[in-house]
Parts: sequence; C-alpha cells; structure tokens
Amino acid sequence: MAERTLIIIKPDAVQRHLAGEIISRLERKGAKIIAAKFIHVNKQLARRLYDVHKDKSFFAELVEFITSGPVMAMVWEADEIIATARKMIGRTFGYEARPGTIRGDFGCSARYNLVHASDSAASAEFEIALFFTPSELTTYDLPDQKWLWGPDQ
Ligand code: FUP
Repeated sequence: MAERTLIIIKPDAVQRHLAGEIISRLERKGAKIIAAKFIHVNKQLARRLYDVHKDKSFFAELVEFITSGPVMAMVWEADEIIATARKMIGRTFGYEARPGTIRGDFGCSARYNLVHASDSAASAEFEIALFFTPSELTTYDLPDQKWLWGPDQ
C-alpha cells in the first residue's frame, strides 16, 4: 500500500555534499518525492521531532546537532516506503550500518548519521505534520509508477 514518510537530510549530509546522493538513491528506488523544504530547524521544532527521546542521555546533543545547520526535509511516497527507506538508510550508528546502506557507505559516527526517516506509520503522520501543511503535499503520477510499484497486491 502506498505510504508516506518523512526523510530529513541532516546537517552533516548537507555540509558533506551528500544531499544529491541521498535523493538520488530514493529516486532510483522508485519512490516519489511529494514535498521538500530546505530549512534551519529551530530548537522548538527539534524538541518536538525528537520528543520520544526527551528522557534519553543524548537528547540535548541530538537537538543541538539537528539545529546546527540547514537540513532538507522531504516527504517521499511509495508502497511500503517507511520500512524501505529505513532499510536503505541502515542501522542507527554508522559504524554498525551495513555497506550498501546510506549510513553504512558514508560514515562511522553514532550521532552524525546523515539521515532521519520515520520509523512507523504513526511517526510518519506526526512528523510530516510537523514540517508540512497538507497543502504543501503535492499529488501527481509517475509515468513509470506501474512498473515501479505494481501490480497492486
Ligand atoms: P534512527 O531511528 O536510526 O534514526 O535512530 P533513533 O531514533 O534510535 O535515534 C535518533 C537519533 O539519536 C539518531 F539519529 C542518533 C541519536 N542517538 C545517539 O546520539 N545516541 C544513541 O545512543 C542513540 C541514538
């Protein structure tokens, strides 16, 4: 079933010239970009995004990092895109992520791990609404969608 997920290209990836690489991987996978904005996340938005981690020891550093420079926040759509994007991104810590994944291919850091992706349908709905209004989510067809996503299950 077609799903939407929030993907954030984090400050490290932007500053390491990896935004295009990350977008390209999602495009080649056949996912459809339906919204994007290049913004400097403020502390309030960062705390809301990472609310589930508010009691963790690394929360302050997490907020500090995501607000340290501009990010590219995007909404991508495809069948099963929430799980698919997480697989493409790899395990949380770069040094544990498998080669072939974004984190596995481009870094060894725990905190500076390049990309955020929603981890469930409920998170995706919550996170997309944090960054985008409903009218900012575009709708259009990909001419090759039938081949990339089909047949309907
Ligand atoms: P992920 O879903 O893979 O992005 O990772 P989590 O939601 O578990 O964690 C959110 C962010 O917290 C990660 F991107 C990295 C950071 N983090 C730490 O800095 N230290 C930890 O021990 C765990 C996570």
